[in-house]
Amino acid sequence: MLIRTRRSWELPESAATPESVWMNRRDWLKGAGLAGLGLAASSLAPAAALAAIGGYPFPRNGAYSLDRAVTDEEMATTYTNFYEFGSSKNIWKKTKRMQTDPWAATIDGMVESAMTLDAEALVSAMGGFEERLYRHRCVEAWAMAVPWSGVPLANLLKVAKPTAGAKYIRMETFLDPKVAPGQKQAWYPWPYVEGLTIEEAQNELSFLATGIYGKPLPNQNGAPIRLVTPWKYGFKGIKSIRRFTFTDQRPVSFWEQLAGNEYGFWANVNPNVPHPRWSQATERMLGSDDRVPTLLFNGYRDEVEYLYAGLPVRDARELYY
Ligand SMILES: Nc1nc2c(c(=O)[nH]1)N[C@H]1C(S)=C(S)[C@@H](COP(=O)(O)O)O[C@H]1N2
Ligand SMILES: [Mo]
Repeated sequence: MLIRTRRSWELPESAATPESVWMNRRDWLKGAGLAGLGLAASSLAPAAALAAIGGYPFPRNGAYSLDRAVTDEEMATTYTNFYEFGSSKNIWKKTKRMQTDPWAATIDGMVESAMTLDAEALVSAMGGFEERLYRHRCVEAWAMAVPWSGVPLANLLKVAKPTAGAKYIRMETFLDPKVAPGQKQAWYPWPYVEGLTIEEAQNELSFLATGIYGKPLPNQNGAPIRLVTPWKYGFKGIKSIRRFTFTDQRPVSFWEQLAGNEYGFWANVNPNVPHPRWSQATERMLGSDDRVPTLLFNGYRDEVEYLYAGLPVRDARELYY
């Protein structure tokens, strides 16, 4: 099989992680390879896999365009939220000690194919690399517009093959207080956790990003893989993901556990529902002092409104915070 000869499928020789948590290349191909994955041959094509590793910048998907200027690259990569490294926005230098290659990523829970594999092998198996311009709206009311590179999250389901009862994907960030000093602060419920319904994960907008501004993600923006859900407040976009667990239980996210009345599960951007401590009607674009109106679903209403139409809206706050 051609794919066996391609180096891009090899997990790094230098993997320092204990053997037991890794599947070596041969086992991975045997256990979850072309046939086992049930993927179309095209999505596992060696050329695509090679492009996944060396292909930046990926072709831009013109379906995702913007009504505003792209945020300055330096701004978006130096003003970041990554509480594992501290609660200030200026933590980008501290993230440099994080070792992101190799990076063991685990898929488990209610799936046919539980596996641990390198993040690069995972996104290569998912396939569909492209660049998209997306708005980003932090719940704190700052906003940006950036080009993400990566793959549709929907493609994760083709790799993991969730079983019939699975309703949610729970995602978890790495846990290593030696690398991430913020994780020594025991009052936070580490590791950072987020979750989506399976339907949300299958929405065309849900994206697993590996890059930004046409290059691999810098650590501070969530290397090597992070979630991007542009119709939701930014805290849903969990960084540096280690584990994807398919479950029938609604995950309790990091911020929900800390303050569930302020940061709920759905977290859809809604200018009409104020945060308990501030208005969400407007936002400040990074690099500017001007405020611009915030849009329902952050401007992605047409793409996502159907996801919430059938929900029992017991409480608008639950739906939109
Ligand atoms: N693991 C982890 N993921 C995280 C965060 C975090 O503190 N830890 N912050 C979130 C918040 S509040 C926002 S607004 C975005 C910010 O992404 P950016 O720093 O790449 O702009 O990341 C989200 N993902
Ligand atoms: Mo945020």
